[in-house]
Amino acid sequence: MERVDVFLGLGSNVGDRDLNLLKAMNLLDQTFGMHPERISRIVETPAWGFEGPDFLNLCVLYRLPRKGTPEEQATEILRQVKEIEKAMGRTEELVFDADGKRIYHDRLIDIDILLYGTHVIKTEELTIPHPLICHRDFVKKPLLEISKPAVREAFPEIFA
Ligand code: PH2
Ligand code: MG
Ligand code: MG
Repeated sequence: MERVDVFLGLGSNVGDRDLNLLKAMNLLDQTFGMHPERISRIVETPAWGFEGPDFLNLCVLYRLPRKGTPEEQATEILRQVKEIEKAMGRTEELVFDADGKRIYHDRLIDIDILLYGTHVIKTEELTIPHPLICHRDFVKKPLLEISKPAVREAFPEIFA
């Protein structure tokens, strides 16, 4: 069976952060019907881009059976991770500052699709590789830890 390496980034900065990450990983396992092939260590870092409690972040790698085109499957995965965020009680999606600019906010759980194999995907809802990976050590470090040569070679700018 053809498979694809899907790298996800998980983060939490409110409530029982360890438990939130654990719950999300359980729900991902249930959703995908498998355990991750790799799990990074957890990193703790200050909230990046806004004022808030520190985050716990980690990355996981699921080796999923290929289904449809990369765009179709990545869109389906996005729908699935949003469903998990919602099931865990994440509600607030849009927060604006005094000038009406959208800003980041606390998150019980955040699940981002970082990489879908070595594919570059751009749709209205999705940009893969996740555009801000290389600026954020809280993603870059755990991602590097579980990465594979193929993705490091395909995206040298991310792993530099
Ligand atoms: N996620 C954000 C904004 N800022 N900072 C840290 N440390 N970790 C995150 O996961 C994070 C963030 C938006 O998703
Ligand atoms: Mg995020
Ligand atoms: Mg997100």
